[in-house]
Amino acid sequence: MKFSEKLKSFFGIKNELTDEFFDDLLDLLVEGDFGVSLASQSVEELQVRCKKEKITTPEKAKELFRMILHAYIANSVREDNQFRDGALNVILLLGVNGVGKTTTAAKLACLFSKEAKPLLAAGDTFRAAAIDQLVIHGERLGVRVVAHKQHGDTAAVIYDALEAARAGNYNPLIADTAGRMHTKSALVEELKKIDRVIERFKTQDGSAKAIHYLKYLVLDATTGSNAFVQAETFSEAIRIDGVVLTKMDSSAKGGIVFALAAKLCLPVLFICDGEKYENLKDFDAEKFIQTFLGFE
Ligand SMILES: Nc1nc2c(ncn2[C@@H]2O[C@H](COP(=O)(O)OP(=O)(O)OP(=O)(O)O)[C@@H](O)[C@H]2O)c(=O)[nH]1
Ligand SMILES: [Mg+2]
Repeated sequence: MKFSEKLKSFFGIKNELTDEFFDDLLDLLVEGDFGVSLASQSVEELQVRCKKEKITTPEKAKELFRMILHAYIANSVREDNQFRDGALNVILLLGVNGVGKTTTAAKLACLFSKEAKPLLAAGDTFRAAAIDQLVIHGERLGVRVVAHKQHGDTAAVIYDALEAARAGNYNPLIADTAGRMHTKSALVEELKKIDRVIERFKTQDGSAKAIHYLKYLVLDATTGSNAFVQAETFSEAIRIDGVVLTKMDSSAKGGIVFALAAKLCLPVLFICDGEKYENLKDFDAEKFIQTFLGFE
């Protein structure tokens, strides 16, 4: 993150907490993808708390800012989006075109294959190339992929994948989806169909508790405020359990993580910082904040 260099030198160069200091910090945070609303809110909070706690140096203000950022992330943490022991965990990857859904499906399969037996479902039936793309990843990784022909029904692919997962003891099931820009109602209808399929499967399976269904939203971190708008649109339409933030290796600035947490109560669960399978990591809030503020 090159942007963190800017924040680091900002806190290093300034030596007084003047109005100009807070104005400049606000501009920097807007540049760093906080969004105007959260940038103003967090700077105001910092300003008020510096006064109250009699903090007068940028160094101490930076430490306080670290705590403010930490609180935003802590507020978005949830228990119910973790994998459930004893259940078949089903992850549906959602997001607009080109954000990295298919690559993320493969990366997650690679990560989980170290300790479990994941199964991939080629739920993007829109383009033939999308199915092939996932099948190739599966071959490379030695992970089974359930796929239908092009133009098939995503919900039907998922139903077959659920059966395959039960029969072969696969877990988790990771489903890719098509990345066209959904209108809200189309998205909701499509997901309702998948919900119905999962419910039907639960009934047939006779073990209602045994499926834990999670929807992850994939966002491209380099698109900044655009990614935030996507998150807003998706979470207005459906319940999102967590975010996978991709392309953190390039020009991404990272402030989106705080905007998602503070404004939409959406936790980032994984970060991708490259195209290779191993470039997906669990999101570590403490480490992320340290890097973002240029502590290291
Ligand atoms: N640098 C970088 N590139 C990435 C990352 N994740 C995905 N990509 C690249 O982004 C491009 C799109 O990735 P896909 O996984 O095909 O994205 P998608 O969301 O499935 O796209 P559609 O199926 O077309 O909607 C590919 O060239 C990936 O290699 C990342 O973390 N870093
Ligand atoms: Mg794809």
